[in-house]
Amino acid sequence: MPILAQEIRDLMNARNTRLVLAADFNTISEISNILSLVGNHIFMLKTHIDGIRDFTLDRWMREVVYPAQRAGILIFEDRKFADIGSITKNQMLGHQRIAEWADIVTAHRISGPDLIDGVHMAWAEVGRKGSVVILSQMSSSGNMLDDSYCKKVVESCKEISGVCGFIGNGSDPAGISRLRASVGVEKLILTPGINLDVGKGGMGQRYGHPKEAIASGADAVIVGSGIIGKSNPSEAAGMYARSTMEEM
Ligand code: 6AU
Repeated sequence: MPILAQEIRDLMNARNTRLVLAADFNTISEISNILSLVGNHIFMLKTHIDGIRDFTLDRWMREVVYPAQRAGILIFEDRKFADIGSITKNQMLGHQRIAEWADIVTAHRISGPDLIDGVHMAWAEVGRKGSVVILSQMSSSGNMLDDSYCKKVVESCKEISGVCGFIGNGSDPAGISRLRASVGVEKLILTPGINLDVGKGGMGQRYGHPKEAIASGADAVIVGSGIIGKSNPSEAAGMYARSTMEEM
């Protein structure tokens, strides 16, 4: 049985936050440190394992995975899988051993739905379970995930039990509302491209406000630089977490 959207919603309610931290650092100790600083304000820690320069599985498990698990925080590897099913399975079980520690992973729908089976076969092989979040929109300017692609992605994936939700574009509240209308109520919408300072970010990133994203239909927001780039990340994470729980 995969992790269900409802279990993730229950976790958000229990922790009183709809904030996912994008821990976009390139060393294990930086990720371990940010987790200890902001853990109370998040329900999920998002990683890019292929950006870590000093990766060893042993240190990763000891310094990041076990502490997150002890704190009741899910680990979300934003690997954006996009290959055929069998290769995706291999990538889950490769040297980074994603299947052994990630609870949620991202995947593109462009190559077909079989990579979702590949991801779940890898979890089954290591005796674990998880779920997949599919990219249906992106926050980066110039991306090619237009409305018609988004619709096809959602229609083809929203009934799949191994998919718990979709990535939406946090910088476009109207787009999030449209996405919610096609997703329905069951599956999650997670939105990156979120900052209290709305507008343009660096290198094509675009930002919307966390409160507006939630009001438009997002279940949770994904925030990186708005927290990790601040001199007091714990205080910043608290501000984002509260804004996701306030009424509009
Ligand atoms: O808050 P930022 O801009 O510092 O970081 C945004 C984080 C990064 C991106 O890899 C991720 O959000 N992201 C994603 C996903 C799937 O999370 C999709 C997307 O369209 N845009 C985006 O920025 O870790």
